[in-house]
Amino acid sequence: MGIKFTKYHGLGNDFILIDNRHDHTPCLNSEQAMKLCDRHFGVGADGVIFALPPQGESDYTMRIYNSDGSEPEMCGNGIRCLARFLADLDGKQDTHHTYQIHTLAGIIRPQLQGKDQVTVNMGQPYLLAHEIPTTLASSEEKVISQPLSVADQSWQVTCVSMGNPHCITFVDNADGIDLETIGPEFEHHSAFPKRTNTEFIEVVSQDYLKMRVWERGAGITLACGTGACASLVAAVLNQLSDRAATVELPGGCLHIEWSLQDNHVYMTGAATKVFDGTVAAIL
Ligand code: ZDP
Repeated sequence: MGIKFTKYHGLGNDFILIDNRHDHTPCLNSEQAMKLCDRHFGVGADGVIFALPPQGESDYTMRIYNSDGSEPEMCGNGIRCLARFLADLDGKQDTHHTYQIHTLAGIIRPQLQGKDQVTVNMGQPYLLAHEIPTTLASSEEKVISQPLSVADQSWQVTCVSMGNPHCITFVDNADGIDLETIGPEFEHHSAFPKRTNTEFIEVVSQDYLKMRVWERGAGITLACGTGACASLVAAVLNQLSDRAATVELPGGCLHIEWSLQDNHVYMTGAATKVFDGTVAAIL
């Protein structure tokens, strides 16, 4: 007896994928998922993702736990991994198949691109303060380059939701940010009632952004797909970049485009299978 899983990563943002297509309830609770994510006592991952039966007009449902056991609405790198995982399970030969995935952030559509790339229609960004949610502006207003005091420093922040909350700040040198100290202070700042993911962006050129991230519920990670999308949107809102750009993360690059036509954000990047395994049922 044990739990079968497949390990994937999207630019080093790594996940344990579980085939849960037979049941609407994930086979692990948040505490068990947390244990599985532990890099010393478990498998090691930034999150656990379940492929569940469809709800409404969708092919499948995705649910995810962060490594601290909290449940985010969406996960950009994770949904690319899920698309590849499902293609393997379904034996999909069509290398450009599009899935419709039900998530807590609505229907998200990943499309396979050949062998290891996936393009995801991430839907539209949400910009109003109550949609983030943040108390930095009144409910129906946007937060674009507003001052926020964190760790005794004043930052100019822009807030974007890709279904999950992001706080973006533009810096001269992303490598110079002491993420370990500053990240948690943003995450738990009282301006963010549901906590927040935080991205530090260095604008290298109009179409090239360099990003470092502190993730809500997961800390420093090598990449964050929703974060890269939110950051491109924030850069456009601050007139710092084109609507399409490469976002460089510590684990590699994503191509992000905020379409003028449909207002949706499209993210393209790799999703890589690492290994299959079975974990003892003792967790
Ligand atoms: O919103 C959150 O709590 C995030 N930690 C969820 C995970 C986001 C992710 N890094 C992504 O790629 O979008 C997986």
